[in-house]
Amino acid sequence: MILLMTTAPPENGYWYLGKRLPPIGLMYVAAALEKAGFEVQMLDNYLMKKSVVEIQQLVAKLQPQIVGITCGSATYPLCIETAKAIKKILPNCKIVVGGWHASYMPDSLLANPEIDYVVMGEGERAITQLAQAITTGCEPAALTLPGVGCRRAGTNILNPPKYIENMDEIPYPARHLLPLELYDRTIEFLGAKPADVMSISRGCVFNCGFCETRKLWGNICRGFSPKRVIGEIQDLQNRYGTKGIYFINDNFTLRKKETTELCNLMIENKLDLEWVCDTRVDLVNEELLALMSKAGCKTIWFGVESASSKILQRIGRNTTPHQVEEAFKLCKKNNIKVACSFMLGLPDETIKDMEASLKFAKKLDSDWCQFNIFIAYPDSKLYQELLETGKYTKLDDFLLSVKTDEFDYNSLLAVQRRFFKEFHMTPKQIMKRVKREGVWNFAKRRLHPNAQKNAGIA
Ligand code: B12
Repeated sequence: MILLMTTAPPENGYWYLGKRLPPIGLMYVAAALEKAGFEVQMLDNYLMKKSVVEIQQLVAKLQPQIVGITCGSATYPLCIETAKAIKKILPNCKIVVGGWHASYMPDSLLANPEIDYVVMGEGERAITQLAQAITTGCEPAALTLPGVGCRRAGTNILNPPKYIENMDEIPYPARHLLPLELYDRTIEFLGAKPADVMSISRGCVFNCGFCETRKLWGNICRGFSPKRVIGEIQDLQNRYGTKGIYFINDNFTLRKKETTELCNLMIENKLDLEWVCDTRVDLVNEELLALMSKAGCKTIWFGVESASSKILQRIGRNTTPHQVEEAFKLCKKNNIKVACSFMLGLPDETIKDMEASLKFAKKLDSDWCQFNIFIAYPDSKLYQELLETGKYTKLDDFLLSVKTDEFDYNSLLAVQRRFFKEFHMTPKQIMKRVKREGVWNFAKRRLHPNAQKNAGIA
């Protein structure tokens, strides 16, 4: 039996601890293992928040041969703590860690003897081959498996991942292994309920200095065929009564031909569906937005990041404020709401640049806007640069934030709070939110002690 789990949420720090969405990556991993004939159980401990002792009791009862844990840089310490606790109870159980931190910083995980293997990049094929090697007593075969890393004779062996070319061979995420009824299944900016997440493509062709997803998925974009996406939507509707979807892809409209085909199929199949997606301002045009709107798209999230062309260039964003304004206009014209995010505290940014971003955000008049303090994540281009220049504050073992004569992480918190207030506490924005969320939900969120934190730092 294989147990796949997430860790509990980090208790304090710099993380978004708001709404919990089912861990779709882990559900894909589970589905691939089930397809290969393994018995799998899942624990989304980010949701269940079981203590270390409760986890020990659970593994003592289940006696898994393998435990797979998802690890992001935010949850690294908890992942190590969990692995240690499990090994104490089941010394022969193999612990495999996958996900973002395993992909970017595999050595940091393998430095802990409790972790037997890391999986780098997409997990479906690598974990299946690894599980087959472990359960058939052929562990030496794991030494050469693509995407698998382990310790041997005092050194770490890290085999580069091979990407799955035909993504349609990946089965639908194993949603049946999670207690979906415990998730609230609502998505911000989407009236339709219940709502679920889907991830339909992998990989990014752009080179933003703050993002390292290319390392996880490669720098070409692969995706499921539009037919396969429609099949999964219909499966969600039939099994779980899904009415809304959040497509959690970096750039939903990057593959224009497939996006167009998908929207046409949504319309032809008369899917009773509303959806939200993320994309870039330079990847939309009037024709496409009109089609997306007709197919049920209600809101698009755009990363605007800054109002300054100089800063946008500096961080490798390759978009312009003019493109932002055009994209927002076209969305509004086509009845699609716009949510956007800016970053505060980018390298070479000044407080004056940040004030210009606030002014620009007000001018854009988007339906939602958040200001995130820039945190450099391991292995991204800006992370390496900060390490070299030394102009940073270390937030924890891995995370860095920019430090200049003008600002540091702590002083930016005050700027973030002020921007949040100045943007959102206007009669026009309040009315928009009340209309969107209803009076009760609006009041509940405003009164919640974490309301501002969670709204601002997603
Ligand atoms: C959607 C998303 C979110 C959503 C929710 C995700 C969810 N489903 O719970 C929200 C908005 C909540 C979110 C929040 C945050 N996110 Co986010 N998010 C993403 C995004 C865009 C997609 C993630 C995703 O679901 N991908 C689709 C699935 C299929 O892929 P996957 O989860 O990576 O899983 C595959 C592999 O990783 C691997 N795998 C995963 N787990 C395991 C486990 C095992 C055992 C194995 C073998 C393999 C394996 O196999 C899977 C299938 O191939 C990514 C960027 C990206 N393109 O990946 C960032 C990303 C994951 N987020 C990131 C960050 C930093 C955050 C925040 C910390 C931001 C913040 N400041 O608060 C928070 C914290 C999240 C948390 N609580 O832990 C970083 C992580 C970097 C890092 N080093 O950890 C990423 C990579 C973006 C970036 N900066 O480049 N996020």
